[in-house]
Amino acid sequence: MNILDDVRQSVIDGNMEVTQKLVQKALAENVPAEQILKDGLILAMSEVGRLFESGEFFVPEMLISARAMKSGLALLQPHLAAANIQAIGKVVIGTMQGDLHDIGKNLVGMMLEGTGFEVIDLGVDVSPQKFVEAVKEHQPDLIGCSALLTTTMPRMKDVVTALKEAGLRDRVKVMIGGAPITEKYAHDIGADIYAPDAASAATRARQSLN
Ligand code: B1M
Repeated sequence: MNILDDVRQSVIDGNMEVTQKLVQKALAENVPAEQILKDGLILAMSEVGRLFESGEFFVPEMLISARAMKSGLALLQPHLAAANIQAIGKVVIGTMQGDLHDIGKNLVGMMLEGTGFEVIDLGVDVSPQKFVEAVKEHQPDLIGCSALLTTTMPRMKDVVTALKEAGLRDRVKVMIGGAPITEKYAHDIGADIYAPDAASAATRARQSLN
């Protein structure tokens, strides 16, 4: 077992303290933060999802695993976000109204920061109107919408519509993502960018500025 196997197991066990200790240990052993994230924390949550789907985990187990993962993420954040980079652009991100999943959205935020964006995070359960208000207030280059539930995906279309109605659609690009989202869905609702994961979200957001 290497340290990343232990990190994964601690997240699956939902043991926040052990996750934090192991993430710190991995950093001290010079394991790159990106690798701890990808091969430790993210893989663990995929396994948690599989256990949930197969009926071995229920919501409470998922929740404590998610907490453990977030505690590990918090330790990685300073290592992932490149220091002293002047902002190349501004992004407002949030999880769709009715949706409380924020781990993926937080990762996307970190990767965007890491690639040089200033990130304004509206949190979870964000209404289309709140996105519109944030665009008026912060004048971002992009907004990033995350949805993990098939029931909250349609709110992304509502965001695009609300931006059009407010006369702001041409001022901001819309990027969407989340487990149930596809390139086709992004195209169908008139979003500008689809990203399947946090790393490509950062790359595609950056490319969209050119
Ligand atoms: Co929920 N949940 N959950 N859950 N949960 C899923 C999403 C589910 C697929 C599980 C399952 O049934 N297999 C299922 C959705 C089914 C569906 O809609 N078809 C589900 C359900 C049903 C529910 C509840 C309804 C359960 C219930 O109460 N009966 C409930 C809903 C609550 C609500 O939101 N209103 C619920 C609750 C929860 C917890 C609170 C317990 C917890 C969330 C904790 C938190 O986020 N703070 C939770 C968790 C942890 C999960 C799973 C297991 C893991 C999600 C996760 O964090 N993945 C998930 C199963 C799964 O995904 N396999 C599940 C790790 C994360 C790194 O990946 O979020 O996909 P992900 O993000 C990726 C990409 O999608 C992408 O990049 C990220 C990083 O690479 N991405 C973007 C995400 N946003 C992006 C935005 C972008 C670009 C890329 O641009 C802006």
